[in-house]
Amino acid sequence: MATAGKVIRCRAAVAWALGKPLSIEEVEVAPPKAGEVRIKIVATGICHTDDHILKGSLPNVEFPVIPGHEGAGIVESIGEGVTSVKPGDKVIPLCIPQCGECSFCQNPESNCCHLSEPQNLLPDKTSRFSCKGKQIHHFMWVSTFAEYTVVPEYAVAKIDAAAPLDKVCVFGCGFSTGYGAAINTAKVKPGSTCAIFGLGGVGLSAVMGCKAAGASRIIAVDINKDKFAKAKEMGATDCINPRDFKKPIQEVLTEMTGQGVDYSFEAIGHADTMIAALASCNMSTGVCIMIGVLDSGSEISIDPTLLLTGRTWKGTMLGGWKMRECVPKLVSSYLEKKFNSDLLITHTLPFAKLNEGLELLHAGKSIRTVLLF
Ligand code: COD
Ligand code: ZN
Repeated sequence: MATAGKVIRCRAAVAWALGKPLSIEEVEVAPPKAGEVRIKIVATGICHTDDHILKGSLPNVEFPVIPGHEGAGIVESIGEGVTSVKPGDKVIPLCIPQCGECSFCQNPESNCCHLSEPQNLLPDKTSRFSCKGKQIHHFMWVSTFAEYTVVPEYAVAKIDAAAPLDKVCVFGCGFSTGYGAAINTAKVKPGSTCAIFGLGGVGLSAVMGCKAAGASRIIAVDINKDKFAKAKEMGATDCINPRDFKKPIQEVLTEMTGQGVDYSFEAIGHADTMIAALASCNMSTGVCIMIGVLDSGSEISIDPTLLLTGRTWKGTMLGGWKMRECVPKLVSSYLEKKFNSDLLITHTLPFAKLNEGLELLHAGKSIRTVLLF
């Protein structure tokens, strides 16, 4: 392409400092170095984690930074030695890389490559972004709130050329995280009972995963009843609002199910709902999956006897998928209509309306807003 090897000037949303709103700026994006790929981002979803960055809830984020981690785009140019993608390929940038060589990548049970630690700069410890003469940090290597971004080759998945980028961008985070939490991390069994705490894009994707795995009862929990219609559409059999009950929600769920659910999922990121989710699964074989993260520096304490009787407490990152090999397969399954992740996308806006998209999230009015460049 005509831009190969040159600095590209384009729009991006920059978080200049903690607590400051995102500001849309013209940034410079340097060409990819060896082993790197420059991608023209076509569409990006807004995930609650992007909002956590602005509030300082995520550890290890360095400002100024370009957030965004749920994008899809087209390869613009490649650095020396890149072989798995070429200019023109449709791709999804990955916030969990897959180097393919470390012990975690070699282990079929793990998806957390040794390079998965939060990455603020590219592997050579420099940034490809600058604005007004200042270096801007990358976010988890992907920074999809930029019209062009540069990522290492091992953090890119090539997807089917037929994939609609404005729809499959949700495979970069929300859908993969929730759906995989049920399918891969919990390994939900047919006929089982599940409870999902939090009906955002991630929790609703867990509802879809439980349904696909054949769960017979799926109880959706949220304090915003406006989320219930969507949860039912995706497969929830019951929807409950903790504020409608005087007793703790774990007691309500235990009464509803006899002994507690087989699988519970926490997709909110609050201490009280993490403990409630753990206590809601049955004391013997119950499995609780943690998806949300607490504010940076916060901790929770639990009564360890909750685990002594046999409960399992597990965490998941991006739903346990080995992203580079699994995201293309998820996209193919989507094209074969094996699930309908489009249900997550409630709003589509031009990139310039990013802050409007964040307001919709804060107001609980959107599931996923997809921004188009
Ligand atoms: N009880 C029940 N529901 C609640 C409560 C409560 N006390 N508080 C809030 N909720 C509901 C809200 O009404 C909302 O419907 C839902 O919880 C949260 O949804 P969203 O749309 O705000 O959030 P998501 O789905 O985009 O993201 C949720 C995460 C838990 C993934 C996110 O917030 C998070 O913690 N991310 C960090 C974890 C991570 O890194 N995941 C992978 C990459 S994002
Ligand atoms: Zn996310």
